[in-house]
Amino acid sequence: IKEYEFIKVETKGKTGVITMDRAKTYNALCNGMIVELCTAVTAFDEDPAVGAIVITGGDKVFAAGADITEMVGLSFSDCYNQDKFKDWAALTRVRKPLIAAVNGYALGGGCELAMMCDIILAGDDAKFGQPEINLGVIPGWGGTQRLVRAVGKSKAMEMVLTGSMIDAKRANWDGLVSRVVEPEKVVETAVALGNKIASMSRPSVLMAKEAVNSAYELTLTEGLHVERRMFHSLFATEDQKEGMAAFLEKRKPEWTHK
Ligand code: CO8
Repeated sequence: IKEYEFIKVETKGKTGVITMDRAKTYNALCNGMIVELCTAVTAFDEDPAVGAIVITGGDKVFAAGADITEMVGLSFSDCYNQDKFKDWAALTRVRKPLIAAVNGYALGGGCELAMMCDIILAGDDAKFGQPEINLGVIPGWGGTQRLVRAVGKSKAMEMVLTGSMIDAKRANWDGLVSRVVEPEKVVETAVALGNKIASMSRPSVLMAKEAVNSAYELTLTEGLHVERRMFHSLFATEDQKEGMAAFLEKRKPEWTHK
C-alpha cells in the first residue's frame, strides 16, 4: 500500500478502509486530500481482494468541507478554466460499494462526499450541513442535487438556503443516512457491513449497485428494463447456479465470483 500524506489506508478483512487524517482542520478537504482519496478508492476498486470500501474521518469528525484557505483567492477563471474539482467524479465511477462512516461534522464538501457514497452510517453525534451560503457561494460537489434526492426539496432547500445543520436523528428520519449507531461503533459497524457485502457474489453486488444507481438517472420504465436485463444476465454466472443449488441443498454457497 502506497504512502499517503492526508489519509490512512488499510484493509480489514475484505473491506478497504480510508481514513481522512487532517484533524487540525476538521479534515478540511484540500486538493492533495482529494487526489489521495480518488487514488485510494480507485486502487481498492481495482484490488480483487477487496469487496467494499469504507470512507471515514475516524471517531471525531468526518470532514468540514473543502479547504477554504485554498479557495479564498481563486478567480472565476481559476475555477472555470481548470474545471476545478472535476477529479471528484472518480468517486462516482467506483463499481464496488462505498460506505461513508460519519462521526461529527459532515459539512459542505464533507456532506457531499458522504452523499457520493452508496450507504451513509452515522454516529449519534453526526451533523450534516451545506453551509456554503455563509461563505457567499453554493454547494459545488453535488449538494444541491444529491441532497434533494436524499431528503426531498423542502428540507434540502432549507439546508442549502440557510446553511443550517441537521443532527443524526433528523438525518435518519429524513432518509439521508441508513442507520445511526454509537459514535465509537460507527467505523466497526461500517467495516462489518462492508465485509458482509464483500462476502456476497461479486457480480451480483456490482450489478445491484449499478441497478440501484440507475434509479437516479432513468425513468421508471427504462430503469425496470435495465434491472431485468441485469437479472437475466446473472444467469450466465457460476455463482447463480451455486447460490440457488446451495439454497436447495440447505448449505452455504461457495462463491467463485464468476
Ligand atoms: N477549510 C479550512 N479550514 C477549516 C475548515 C475548512 N472547511 N473548517 C475548519 N477549519 C479550520 C479552522 O479555520 C480552524 O483553524 P485554526 O485552528 O487554524 O484557526 C480549525 O479548523 C478549527 O475550526 P474552528 O476553530 O472553526 O472550530 P469550531 O469547533 O469552532 O467549529 C466548524 C467547527 C463548525 C466545523 C467550523 O470550523 C466551520 O464552520 N467550518 C467551515 C465549514 C464550512 O463552511 N464548510 C464548507 C466549505 S465550502 C465547500 O465545502 C464547498 C465544496 C464545493 C466546492 C466546489 C467548487 C467548484
